[in-house]
Amino acid sequence: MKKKKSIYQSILKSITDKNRLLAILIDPDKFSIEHVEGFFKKVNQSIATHIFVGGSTVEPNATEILVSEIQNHTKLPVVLFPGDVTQITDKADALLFLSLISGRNPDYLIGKHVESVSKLRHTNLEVIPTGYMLIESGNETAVQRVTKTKPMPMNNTEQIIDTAIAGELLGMKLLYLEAGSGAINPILEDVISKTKKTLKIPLIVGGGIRHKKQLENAYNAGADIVVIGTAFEEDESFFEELKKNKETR
Ligand code: 1GP
Repeated sequence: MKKKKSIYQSILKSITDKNRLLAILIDPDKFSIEHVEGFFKKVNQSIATHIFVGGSTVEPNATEILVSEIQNHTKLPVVLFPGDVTQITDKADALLFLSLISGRNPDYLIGKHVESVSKLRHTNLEVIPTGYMLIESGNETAVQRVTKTKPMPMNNTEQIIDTAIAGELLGMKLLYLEAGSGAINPILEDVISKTKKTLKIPLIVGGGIRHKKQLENAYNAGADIVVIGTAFEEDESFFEELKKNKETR
């Protein structure tokens, strides 16, 4: 059953209502279908509000099969966070239409987008233009390898802010500050707060968040949506700390 409500509008409403949003990132390459049911029992009891699905190197069709199974086990909106055009599937509810604005690789600024149109024509996906910014975080990340772009230095807040504003002026509806999957250092709070202050659009922050304290810090600094993947891949007991009744505030 498709959820009709606009996911972007509900994100805006949540922000107006001062609700904190948490997206669980699932990489189809690292997640088996058999695992979905048990994993989502925990997700559904947690403060998670969105499911993001995507990865840097995913087998064709793996995303579609996984998203269909996820839809059977949760009412949370399933949003594609694709590493490539092959990961676009109508089975999801929305698509982050990512432009890697921290980099200068034309494939990830416009090329992949053009390539995806023949697929998007045949879907009902809600497409959400998203400025995606990779920030240096201590180790080389998969995004960097796959896209062959350099991350922006974490200490160059001026460049980060100018890039984020340029993204907003280009019409992006969301801005994602990415430290990279499994990053050693998450995005600094100072960078989050300065970016948030200059933007009108919602701010997503992800990469390297493994503890509840880091999650709270990201929210307190101004993140509207926090994305966590690796921490749950490594240790599902993290969900215990994120049960609905233990909500961080
Ligand atoms: C990666 O920002 C996401 O694209 C989440 O990162 O896997 O480190 O939580 P982690």
